[in-house]
Formats: sequence, C-alpha cells, structure tokens
Amino acid sequence: MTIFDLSGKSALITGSSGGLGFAMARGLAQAGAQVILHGRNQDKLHEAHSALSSEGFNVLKISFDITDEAAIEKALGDLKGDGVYVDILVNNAGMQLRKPMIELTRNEWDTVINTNLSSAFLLGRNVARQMMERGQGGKMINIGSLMSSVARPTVGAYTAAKGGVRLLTQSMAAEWAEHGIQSNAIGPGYMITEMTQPLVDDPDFNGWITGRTPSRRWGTPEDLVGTVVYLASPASNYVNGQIIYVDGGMLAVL
Ligand code: GCO
Repeated sequence: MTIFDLSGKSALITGSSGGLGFAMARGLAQAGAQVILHGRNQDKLHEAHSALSSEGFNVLKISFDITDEAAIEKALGDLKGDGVYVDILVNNAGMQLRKPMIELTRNEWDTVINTNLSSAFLLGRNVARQMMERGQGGKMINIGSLMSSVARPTVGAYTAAKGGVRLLTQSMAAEWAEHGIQSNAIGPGYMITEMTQPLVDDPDFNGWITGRTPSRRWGTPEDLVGTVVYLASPASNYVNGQIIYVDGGMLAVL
C-alpha cells in the first residue's frame, strides 16, 4: 500500500471515452480505483469501456448531460442504487469554440460557459453533498487550462470559463475542505487531442507551440496521469485549492 494507492475508491471522470479523460481514467484504474467512464457518444463510450475491461480493470460506464441538473441527480442516484459512490470526481468534459468575441452570439457564449464551468459546479455540488452525507471526504479534480491564467485571441468564452474553473476550485476548497474534501485543478498545456487537432495541423501554430514551450514538444494525454493520480490519492490530503499546470513549462517562461 503506497500513498498513491486508490484501491477501494470509485472515480467518475466526465468526458472520458477518449483524449485526456480516457488517459486519466486509465491511470486512475492502474492505481487501483474503480473507474466510471462518462460520455455522450454511446459507441465511443462502449469502445472505451471494452478497452479498459479487456485490460482487467474494474470499470463502469454512464452517460448523462453534464449541464442538466436533473440528469446529474438521476445519474448519481442510479449509481447509488447500484451501491456506487463517487470518491473521486474529475470534471474533465469540455468544449472549445474558436471565434472572435465580437462575432460570438449569446447562445454560443452560454453553451461554452455551461459546458466548461457550470457543469463542474453542478456535478461538484451534488457529489459533495453525497460525500458530506457519508462523512468520508473525497477528491474534486477540475480540469482547467493554460486559459485558467492567460488568454489568446478567438477563445474568449473558453478562457472566461477556464478562468472561472480555477476560482471555482478555490471556492470549493474554502467551503468543503473542513469536510475532508480536497479540491484542486490541473491546467493542461497544449496536448495533442481531438480538440487541438486543427491547431496541430496548422504548421504556423504547431511551430509556435514547439518553439514557445520549454519542453519543445506538444503534450500527450498520458502526461496528465501522474498529476491526476497524485491529486486523487492520500498523497495530496493536505493540498487544497491549487492548480497544477502540466504544460512543458510554457506558463513559467516569457
Ligand atoms: C486553443 C486550445 C487550448 C487548449 C488548452 C490549452 O484553442 O488555444 O484549444 O485552449 O485546448 O486549453 O491549455
């Protein structure tokens, strides 16, 4: 038993049928957790579930709209009905929308904010209520971004949401730490995923990233595994309200 051991714990990772979410789910399973995969695309979710089951991991799957309060309540109720409680919540699901703000509609703004920020509040609040009822504490891990601290043109709504995720995390710590709940965030840098593929395929942007990043490379979803296991484990029991940037040093240097 190490301080990174997650056996006996259940981890729900939103948006985990691919990309960053799947890599983190697999890492948490490797550390001993029962993982609950989540996604909206049933085929991708089924594929992800089969992939982890075939490796012998203890894995469940669930599908619900992370912006819908009733759907969240029902999903957690269904899990509880099966005797499954969320000990570790990774609010990972998100979306990007690249468009200058002067062209952004109110509906587009709301969609990005609801998906990337309000969802973390809604699911975090309901899971925290369950954790407090059980009195066994737990772990909240919110996935931020470099945009939790800095901006770039065309991603204004996303940046506002990810900035909000950083301070939502601190607010969770302020209110829930005394209940044995540690709330922290991870700020992934530029990772090669479905969301960033258009940027990877753009030679100018790609060159800018590899030149601007001290590690001289894009990150991979696997680069997040160590940090999520640390924040999910007893090793971080006195760590609260922090954001850990996993970005190859991009934010640390001019
Ligand atoms: C963009 C990207 C970024 C990354 C990531 C960086 O358009 O600049 O999508 O937002 O996804 O969030 O930390």
